[in-house]
Amino acid sequence: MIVSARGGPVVMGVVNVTPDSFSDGGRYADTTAAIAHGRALLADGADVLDIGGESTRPGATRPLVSEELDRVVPVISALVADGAVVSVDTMRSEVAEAAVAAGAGVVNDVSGGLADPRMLEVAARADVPFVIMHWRGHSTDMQRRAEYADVVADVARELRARVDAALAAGIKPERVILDPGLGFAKTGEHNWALLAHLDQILDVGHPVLVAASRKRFLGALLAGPDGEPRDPMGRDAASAAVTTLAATRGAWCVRVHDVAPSADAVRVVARWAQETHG
Ligand code: PMM
Repeated sequence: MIVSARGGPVVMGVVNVTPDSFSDGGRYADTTAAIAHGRALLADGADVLDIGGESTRPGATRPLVSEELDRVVPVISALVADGAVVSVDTMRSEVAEAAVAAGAGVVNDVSGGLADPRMLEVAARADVPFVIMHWRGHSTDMQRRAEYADVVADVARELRARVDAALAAGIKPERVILDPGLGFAKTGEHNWALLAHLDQILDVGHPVLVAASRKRFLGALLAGPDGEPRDPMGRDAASAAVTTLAATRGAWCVRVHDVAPSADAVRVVARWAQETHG
């Protein structure tokens, strides 16, 4: 499994090669800008770069497979050539396959293998870490599926079922990473409950990735007196605060847009723990 030289969670920097992401508004939609952004995140201390070519914002329409491939493959090739550890953020087996062929060392599937029936088999063959995020359906209608009896227990149980499917498809247990899927078929209340009870997700028995960065529930928490959610770009300090707490709760990885503050936060947690535990 990937580890960070600084100790504590791996910091994964987000590179969205999309015209319509909520979090960075399409600023890195072309190949050159995306590669430059990836390099800047590496300079800021990213351990891994997560390259995605499909926006998962609520209500987003899906790109064609060919569009997704054209967006991510050249960016992955260039950043791998720079020596970066690269993750591909995709729900499509064809894109995962091409990304791994271009040198990607992680497959991050927000659907945990549910969106594409070939994904688990492709991830097994690729034999790279595979992120299984908790997911209940595509962005077009996922918020209708935000119903839980007990969100933490339900998410843990549904993740266990995906792990079983992954192992049955031949993915090695040590390759499995879990993610509670903050904001995917979840309300803000659900997200906070999952963060506060991260231990129950860790209890499923695999490293856990936390991806709260710039998400809407942070915007809602930081709303001004008019009740308007804070803009995504104004959510970075709160995102780094989540990194700090996730690092103290045993997260394996934090996925963030603004890498430098999270890398610093992880250093503080590691130094603090050293003093506490010797
Ligand atoms: N969220 C987004 C995209 N990819 N991958 C994982 N593993 N977990 C997430 O919560 C997640 C993800 C949302 O969009 P963004 O790239 O704009 O943050």
